[in-house]
Amino acid sequence: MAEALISLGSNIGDPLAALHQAMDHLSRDPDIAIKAQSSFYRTAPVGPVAQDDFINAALLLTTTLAPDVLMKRLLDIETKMGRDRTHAVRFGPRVIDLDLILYDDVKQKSALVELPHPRFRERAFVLVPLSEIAPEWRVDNVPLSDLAAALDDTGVTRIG
Ligand code: PH2
Ligand code: MG
Ligand code: MG
Repeated sequence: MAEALISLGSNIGDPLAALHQAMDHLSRDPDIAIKAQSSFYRTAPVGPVAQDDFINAALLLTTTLAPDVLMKRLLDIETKMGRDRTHAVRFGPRVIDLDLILYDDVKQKSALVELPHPRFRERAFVLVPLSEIAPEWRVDNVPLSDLAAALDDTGVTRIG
């Protein structure tokens, strides 16, 4: 059984409902168990695109699925929830975004997923929720709580 940390985000429609819906999909998957769920956070958009605030959260999972298979399940949930990547703007608004951030201590770069996620260390909207549920998880021997503490978290507000 492997452990994985995933990040959830949404900023179109009803983001809070979208995050709940994504968690429902995950909890119904027999190959995945949700072990911990973070609070929800309202976060200012990060990146080159001007867009609405996001709601972000994180989950700690256990799974029997290999990283690529897990990533495929996440993408399938995004598609079921109406995400259309054909005309999407990179880093732009999305109904649901499910990112695999960490999977045990796996380092890989496959066509489907790079682990650890290549940008997670710079992103307070990822690290603040992650370190809430897995503060002692270490990446290159540094705990997530230390990585989170090193970031400017203005723009990341816990909403419950
Ligand atoms: N996702 C992005 C780009 N920018 N900003 C916030 N606050 N939250 C996100 O989830 C987010 C973002 C691309 O995945
Ligand atoms: Mg994504
Ligand atoms: Mg993302």
